[in-house]
Amino acid sequence: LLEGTVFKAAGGFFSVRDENGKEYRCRARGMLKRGKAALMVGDRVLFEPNLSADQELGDGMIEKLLPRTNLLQRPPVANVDQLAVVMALKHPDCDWQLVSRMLVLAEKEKLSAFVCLNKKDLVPEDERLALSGQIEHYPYPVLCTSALSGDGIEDITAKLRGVCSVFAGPSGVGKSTLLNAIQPGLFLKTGSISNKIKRGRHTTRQAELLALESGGTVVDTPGFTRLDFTGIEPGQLAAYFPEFDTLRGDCSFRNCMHITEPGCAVRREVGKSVNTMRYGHYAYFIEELG
Ligand SMILES: Nc1nc2c(ncn2[C@@H]2O[C@H](COP(=O)(O)OP(=O)(O)O)[C@@H](O)[C@H]2O)c(=O)[nH]1
Ligand SMILES: [Mg+2]
Ligand SMILES: [Zn+2]
Repeated sequence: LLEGTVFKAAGGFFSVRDENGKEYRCRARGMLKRGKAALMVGDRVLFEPNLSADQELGDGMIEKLLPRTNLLQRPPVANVDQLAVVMALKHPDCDWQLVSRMLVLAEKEKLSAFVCLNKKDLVPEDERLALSGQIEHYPYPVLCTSALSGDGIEDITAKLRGVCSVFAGPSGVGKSTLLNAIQPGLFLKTGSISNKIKRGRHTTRQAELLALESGGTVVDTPGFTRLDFTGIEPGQLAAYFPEFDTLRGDCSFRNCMHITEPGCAVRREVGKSVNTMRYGHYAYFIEELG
């Protein structure tokens, strides 16, 4: 059996790349298509190369899924180190609550994360300055890029070096365009923004794991605008807001939820070391999970 990584899944086939970079279009055993073991992009697998010329069988049969280090449900991807939350500054507008949702899930899976605000070219300087005020003490790196002008492309390239990242965010924010700017030659399909609804069409239909020449890999994914929390208890949520970490111990109540309790050290810091918008998302999520 050979070992490889699933880099694409479409039409009943799983594209697998072995350690030499050779690509195989594989079928998979039935048990690897359902439930927890359902194969996804990023999975490491063992497969049997197909030596017959029967095209229906593809180039091989995946026999075994190797243990995952982590797993994101949305976008569905396994074994990544880092989440790049990509949003546009405009067209479509940045959805900061969705950003927080993705960051909570990244924390849950112990991924490092950063935020990339693309389409910098569409927003005048003074608007960007106003935004800087709004994201003061934001607990994750925030990059501003323009895939169109090339602004910030070096910064994001540096962030991707040497690790496996997943690009996630709504459709139309420029994930694929950014990747094309990071590595001309990828030729990823990109979409046009619908003029009526100012939202992207889903041009990227399947997640795809790409190898970068600068070192590192990245998964481009289709967009999504909804993200539910499953398997998170309200009492766990604060642990997924890293900016609360050093404060939680100072709350008067040991099991403080940081909502209405007196003597809450987290609430005392809102608007200071805790970003107001982020705390708002925390409170909103607590209600949603309650
Ligand atoms: N003005 C501007 N348009 C961009 C930028 N990046 C992407 N776009 C446009 O946004 C649309 C959606 O891009 P696409 O990469 O398909 O978005 P994705 O769905 O997130 O992969 C396309 O029309 C791109 O040309 C940018 O930095 N500035
Ligand atoms: Mg895309
Ligand atoms: Zn508290």
